[in-house]
Amino acid sequence: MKTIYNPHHGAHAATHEFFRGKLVPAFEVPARADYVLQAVKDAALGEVLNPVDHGLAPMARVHAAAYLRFVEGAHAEWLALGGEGDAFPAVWPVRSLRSDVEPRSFAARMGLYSMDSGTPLTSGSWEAAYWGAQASLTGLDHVLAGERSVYVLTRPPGHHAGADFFGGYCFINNAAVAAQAALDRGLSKVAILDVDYHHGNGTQAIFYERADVFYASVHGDPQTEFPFFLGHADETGAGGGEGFNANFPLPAGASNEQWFEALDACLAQLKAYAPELLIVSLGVDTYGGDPISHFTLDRPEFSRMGQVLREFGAPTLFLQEGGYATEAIGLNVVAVLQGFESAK
Ligand code: SP5
Ligand code: ZN
Repeated sequence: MKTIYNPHHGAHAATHEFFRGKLVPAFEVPARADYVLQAVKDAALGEVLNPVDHGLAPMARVHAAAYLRFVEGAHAEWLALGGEGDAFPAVWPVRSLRSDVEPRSFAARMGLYSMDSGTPLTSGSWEAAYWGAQASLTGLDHVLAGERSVYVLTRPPGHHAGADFFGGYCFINNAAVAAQAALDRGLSKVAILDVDYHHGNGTQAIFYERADVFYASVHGDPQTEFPFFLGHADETGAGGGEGFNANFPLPAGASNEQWFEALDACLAQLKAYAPELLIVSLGVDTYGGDPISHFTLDRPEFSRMGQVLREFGAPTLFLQEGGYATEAIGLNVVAVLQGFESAK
């Protein structure tokens, strides 16, 4: 399997994130991708290729132009105001406040364009996220050219980012950018399967009222798990998208058997949809050793996951999302990809 590697990922290097009112060491760190790249090479998974620049236009198909402009310039604005280090939001336009007026204040725009204070906006966030989208588009190119599957190794992740907000360590929604690009290249039905521990609120929201992208997810129950405010089982799509969204929340601590049953239920719905392309939001924070998540998958389960995804039978684009047991995520990701390749 070919890997498209985002060589700019290290530009986004937060040292700390906000948690319970304190700065704690960041979980989403460059070493994550370094370990995965090493594991991909050690396993001789296949060629490792650089992204091709497809420009801003395919990103603007799913993200608001004003949001993209904001993220690109935000850290420079922060420094110009005397901010030091990474930028964090502190105020948000919640219910009864207006979000249809873009304030001049930088602090206000940080809140307007974000969902949490746990996502440091660094001097290199834009560079890393831009090239992550380009890597995803390059991966799509290879799948559309006939590759059975391609893996995109990038960070920061993408699935929490909405059309006009960042959060959950995400700035640009790579899965959404790739899905929309696939439609723009002539496909008519794309499935996104999200196996990250966390619900992909951004991806779901972007396609919630559409039937041309089916979003399905297995994740920690938002009653107790991030992103808290989306990802319930009763979210099945709206308007023209009714019936094209499926959530399988599981309680923190759910067993591996419960996890695979939920995966099967996801895949049954996606099978009935008969997509021309499967995009997998591949978070491996479902690992038992993950420091911020509460499922118990291990190497054999990651391998089985890959086999099950192969049996689904569609051209498959894997995009890296979460996974924070830094030294283990390379082996966990490779277990999925090798499980996929070894299955018939
Ligand atoms: C893409 C992705 O996996 N994003 C996850 C974002 C989770 N953000 C909330 C992090 C909460 C950190 N909890 C620290 C627990 C320390 N014991
Ligand atoms: Zn996650």
